[in-house]
Amino acid sequence: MKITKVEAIPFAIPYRKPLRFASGEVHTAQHVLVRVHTDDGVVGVAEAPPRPFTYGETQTGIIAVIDQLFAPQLAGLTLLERETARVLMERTVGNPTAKAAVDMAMWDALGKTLDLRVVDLLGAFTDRMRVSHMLGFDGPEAMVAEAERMRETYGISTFKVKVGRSPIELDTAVVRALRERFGTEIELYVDGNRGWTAAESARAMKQMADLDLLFAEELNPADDVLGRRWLVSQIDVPFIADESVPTAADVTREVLGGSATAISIKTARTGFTGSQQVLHLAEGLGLEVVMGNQIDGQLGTACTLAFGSAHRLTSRRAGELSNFLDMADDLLTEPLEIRDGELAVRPGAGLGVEIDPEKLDRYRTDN
Ligand code: MUC
Ligand code: MG
Repeated sequence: MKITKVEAIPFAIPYRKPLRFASGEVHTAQHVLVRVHTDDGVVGVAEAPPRPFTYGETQTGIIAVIDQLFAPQLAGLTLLERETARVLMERTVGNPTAKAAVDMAMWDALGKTLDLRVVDLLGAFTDRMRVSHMLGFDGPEAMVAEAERMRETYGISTFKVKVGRSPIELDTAVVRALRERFGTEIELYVDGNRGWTAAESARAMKQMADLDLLFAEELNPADDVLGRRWLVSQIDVPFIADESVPTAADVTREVLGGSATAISIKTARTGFTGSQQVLHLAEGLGLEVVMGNQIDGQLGTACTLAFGSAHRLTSRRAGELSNFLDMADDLLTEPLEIRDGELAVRPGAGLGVEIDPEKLDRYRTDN
C-alpha cells in the first residue's frame, strides 16, 4: 500500500465542438493524467483539467507542482494516509486540480488494492446519477437542436444553459426557446460564469421569471460583494456558488455573507477528501448541492459520478456528467455510456475504469 511514484502525464484530445461560456472557451482537452503507483504494483488514476480562467492553473504548472512538490512529499506514505497527504499538499497554496487529481488517484489505488469500488468506500448511497447537460453559447436554434439531440440520443432532460452575454437578451431568448420547445418535460437552470453585473443579472432573472428555473449559478462576480448580496437577496431560486467556492472556507464566507444559497461541488477541484469536507459543511448549513462539471473527460466524469452517487445530497439533483460527449475521443478502454438520462457506476474496483495504453500513447504530448 506504499506510494512509490506519482506521475503527471500531459495529453491533448480535441473537442468536436468547442464549449464557450462567459469566462472562457475550450477547444482541446489539454489535461494531465495522474498515476499513483504503489509497491504492490497497483496504479490509481485521475485527471487534472487546467482551467486558467477559473483557478489560474496551466497544464505545465500542474505537471511542475506534482513533479517538484507533491510526488516527493507523498513517496513512502501508504494509501490510508490520505489526511497526511492532504496536509502535506495544503502547504502549497492554490493548485486545486493538481491536488484533487493526486487525492482521487490515491482513492482509486486504495479501491483497487482492497478490491472495493470508490463509491462504496465513500458512502455507497446509490450507484447512479441523473445527468444534466451543459449547453455552451450559441444561437437559440442551435442550442435547442443540441438539447433535442441530447434528449433523443441519451434521454437527458436537465439542461444548464450558459449565460452572461451582453445584451442579456442573447441568453434570455435561448432559455425561453428551450422552455417553449420542451415545456415541462425538461429542468432548466442558468450559469453566468460571472459574466453579468448585478443589475444585468437582476434584469435577466426578471425576464426569465415565468420560465421555471431550478437555480441560478454564479451570474455575477462574488467579488462585487455588495452587488452580489443585493442580487441573491431578491432572487427566488437557489443561487449556486461555483468558482467562488473552491474550498470549504470559501463556502462558509460566501454563504454566511449572503452571496450564495447553494453550492456546486466539483471533484476536479476538491478531490474526494476535500469534497467530503465541503459536502458535510453544506449538509450542516442546509444547502442544496449540485455535482458540477469542470469540463471533464471521461475519467474526471467517472470521479464526479463516484462521489455524487456515494451520498444522498449529491445524488438528489442531476449531476453535470455529459460534456465528454463533445470530445473527439477519450482515454478509457470502455467509454462511459449515458442511458435513459442516467450514468451508472461501473462494477470494477476503484473507479471501475481503465486507461487504454494505445490511446494514451496516441494522445500524450510528452513523447
Ligand atoms: C461551470 O459550471 O462553470 C466552465 C468554467 C468552469 O470553471 O467550469 C465550467 C462549468
Ligand atoms: Mg459554473
